Amino acid sequence: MFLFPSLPVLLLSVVTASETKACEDAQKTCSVITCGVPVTNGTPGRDGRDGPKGEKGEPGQGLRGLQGPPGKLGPPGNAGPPGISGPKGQKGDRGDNSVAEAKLANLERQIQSLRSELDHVKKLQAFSLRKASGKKLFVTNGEQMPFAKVKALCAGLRATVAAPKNAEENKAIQDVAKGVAFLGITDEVTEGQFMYVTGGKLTYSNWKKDEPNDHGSGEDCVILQTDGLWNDISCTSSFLAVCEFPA
Ligand SMILES: [Ca+2]
Ligand SMILES: [Ca+2]
Repeated sequence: MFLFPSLPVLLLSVVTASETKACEDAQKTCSVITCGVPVTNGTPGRDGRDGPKGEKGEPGQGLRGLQGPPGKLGPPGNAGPPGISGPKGQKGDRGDNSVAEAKLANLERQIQSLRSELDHVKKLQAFSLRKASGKKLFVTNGEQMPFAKVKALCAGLRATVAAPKNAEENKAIQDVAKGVAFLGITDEVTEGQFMYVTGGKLTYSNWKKDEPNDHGSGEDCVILQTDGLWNDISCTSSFLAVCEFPA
């Protein structure tokens, strides 16, 4: 059974041997001849060596690529110079003043009413204090206090500390105070030079004998005694507060 398959191999070997002989004979006459089995497709030969490097070719002109994505946002630039002022706008609508005007008119009516009432009170007060028309009004609350407090009290009444400019006013203060009262006169600014606290040198005085004497540690305020005479005294002592309202 194994004889038949090996038969073609044997036959092929015989043929190959006879053709090799023919080639050896041909080599004697031909310079180049391919030796080997004269079959239709032989095995490929080995690769030849690389040839010499060719000349550089012309630049190619390929198709332009697609546009890439946008780049990242750059850093902010420097602030530019201020722009020119814009045109002036149109005049706005006039506001509704009717409410404000009504309120103002109401206030004016109230002020007029209060003025009228104040005049009436003043007349009553002047009548009760027997104040003559065109003359100063002197008032007291009957309390004794240091001179600084007398000044503050009178200022709170929009008045000033009583300061007689003549004998008649001196007498009027005497009658109102019914006790020893401070006068609105001091020499606090310049020792020995008595002045009105509202400003100005004295135009009238009624000093007691040997006064002012700036006794002891100093006396810069003035009191009106019950006998109507003046004496300089310490400003921190307490005496009656009498205020005056202008004529
Ligand atoms: Ca003095
Ligand atoms: Ca004195």
